[in-house]
Amino acid sequence: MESNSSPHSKLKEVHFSIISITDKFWKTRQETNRTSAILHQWNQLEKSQTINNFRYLSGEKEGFRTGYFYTDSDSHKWVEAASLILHNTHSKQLAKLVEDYFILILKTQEDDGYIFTYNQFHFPEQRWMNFQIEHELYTLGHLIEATCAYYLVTGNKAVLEIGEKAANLISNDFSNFKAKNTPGHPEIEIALIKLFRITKKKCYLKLAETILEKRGKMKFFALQIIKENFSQSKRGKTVEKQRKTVLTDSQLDNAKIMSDLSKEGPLGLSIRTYLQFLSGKYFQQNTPIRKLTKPVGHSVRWGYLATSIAMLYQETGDESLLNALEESWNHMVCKRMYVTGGIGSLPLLEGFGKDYELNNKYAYNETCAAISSIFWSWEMLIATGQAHYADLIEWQLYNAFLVGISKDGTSYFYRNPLETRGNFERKSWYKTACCPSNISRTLAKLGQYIYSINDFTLWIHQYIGSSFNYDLEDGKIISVSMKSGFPWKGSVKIIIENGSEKKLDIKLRIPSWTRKASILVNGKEENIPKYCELDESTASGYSPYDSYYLPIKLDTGKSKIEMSLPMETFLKKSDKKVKCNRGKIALTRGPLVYCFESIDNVDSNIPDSTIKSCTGITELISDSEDKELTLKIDESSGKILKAIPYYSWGNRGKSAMQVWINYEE
Ligand code: FUB
Ligand code: ZN
Repeated sequence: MESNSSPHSKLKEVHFSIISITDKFWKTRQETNRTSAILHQWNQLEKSQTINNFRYLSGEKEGFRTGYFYTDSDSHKWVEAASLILHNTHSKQLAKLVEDYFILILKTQEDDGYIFTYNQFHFPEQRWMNFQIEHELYTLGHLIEATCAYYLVTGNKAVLEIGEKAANLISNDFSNFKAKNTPGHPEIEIALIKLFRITKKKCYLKLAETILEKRGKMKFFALQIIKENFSQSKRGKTVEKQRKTVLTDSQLDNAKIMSDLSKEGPLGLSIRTYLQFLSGKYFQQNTPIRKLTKPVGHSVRWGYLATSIAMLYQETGDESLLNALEESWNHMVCKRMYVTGGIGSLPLLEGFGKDYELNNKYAYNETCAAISSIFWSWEMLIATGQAHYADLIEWQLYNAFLVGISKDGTSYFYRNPLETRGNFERKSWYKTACCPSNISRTLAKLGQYIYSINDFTLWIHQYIGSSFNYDLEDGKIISVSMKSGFPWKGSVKIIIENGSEKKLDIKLRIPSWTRKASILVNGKEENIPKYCELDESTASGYSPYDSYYLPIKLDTGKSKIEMSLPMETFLKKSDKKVKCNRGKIALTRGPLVYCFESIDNVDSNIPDSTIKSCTGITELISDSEDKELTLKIDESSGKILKAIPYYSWGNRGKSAMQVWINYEE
């Protein structure tokens, strides 16, 4: 199995496929992903006709295409997730679904590599019409990523060729790539760099670089977007006409697409969204990539774009790219991120608000946005070896990401507010179904985020129970096995057997949230710098900047590392500039953010409850099977309030919920 090692990355990835996750917390979730979520998602893709759209085009079935123009991407992302799941699972059923899907794709893909069912079905003569609004390149990007994943897991070259054909088509059709051809929804850039890393064909890297370099350089963007809007709505009307001539009234009713988008939001949001459309900010097309030093616009688009720029940096070593990325990452963390690690505070725009504009109720925080942020931080970590990136990955995994999927894996949150009045619940599917399969692919490759290697140094980024054997060039092996009590207990035990004659360096990440870490190496206490809080204040109250890597040198042979990373409870305050959080606190413990659900606190006024200055916090391990920890806090009225981890809210039907709670000092 190949690992990525790009010329300018500081660290080398340890490929997820050689890592077995043994951790109770995450293993259970990976099991749910494999046995329930992925199959549920397939059924929903069938039910919503997403798969049939390909069958109609390949001639396997007769029928009329349904769904938004980008639905192909949902099933491509599904097959990527399923392929990743198959790396350590023998599921005949899943393997068959995946094989059949790629056969269907082979039949639907045109000889020159084109595949985008919206155009193929409704406008067979038209291609590449509206780069900013329609999602041809985004959809092709997800297909390419899926073929890369399948190839890495199975070695199947025929499937990889599907992706290569699509990439070659783009190269051929756009030998002279213009700024107006750059996509309104980034994704193809990530896919092309992944394809380059596998095939080593420079043309794919070059194409990704060209697309990125041309972004934000379009003259008269407003005119272009008005033109595209007009064209898209005309095409939409044609589709409706086609539909009416073919479908009966009741079929038409079934095929109606009702948007899942929330209409709620601050005053003037429609105008702000419209202006961002015209200026190009929404699409991050307002300025060239080196000048994108603040996160703006649609947050998933932002995350994918930033990820691809960080990947490009690793290949080219262009420091000006890294500088802009570092600046925008810091800006996001310090001024535009929620305490849960959620990003994108504005509905409708589905994107970033102004600095400190972090309303809890409207909070959009799309699950895909958290995922895109994890992807970005990962590329930054690989590029630089800086601990704060790993710290945010941990924080977002346990909070902003995990909240997106229910315990049983069959219902999802698309947006993730920090406060609701009981009118908000998980859904088994969405008309825009980008999040479920994005969650599944991230869970399937979770092992990737735990370790990396460079020279003769093993970096341990995440404390997720796991084991792996690393083959050294001289045929010797380093084997690593880690047990962890996370996210409930800060105890970690790592056994390392270094089969070579060379001493191994270890870098252990000390998380930002622990104050009294202690570490024994082969029974001997390590010297740990005394904790002193940094001055870096953030809008949300969560700051990753206290995290750092502790270097340790191990002798050859077997070593035992025992870590204690005490998980204290914190009452976090946000920056005063976050208006809606004034006088409130958020409760965190270790890597978890807690929240209060009305279902647990029927006599309290959730989401308007108040607590008195720390009258008492009691930690209780629940009797439930997965032993969740709940925190009981005395409320000002003398009643008891119960808090549960934010990721687990919304699993028991409709309920009001709040993260930030009034606090009387
Ligand atoms: O447009 C495709 C996907 O749908 C985006 O990534 C999501 O945010 C949603 O807008
Ligand atoms: Zn999504």
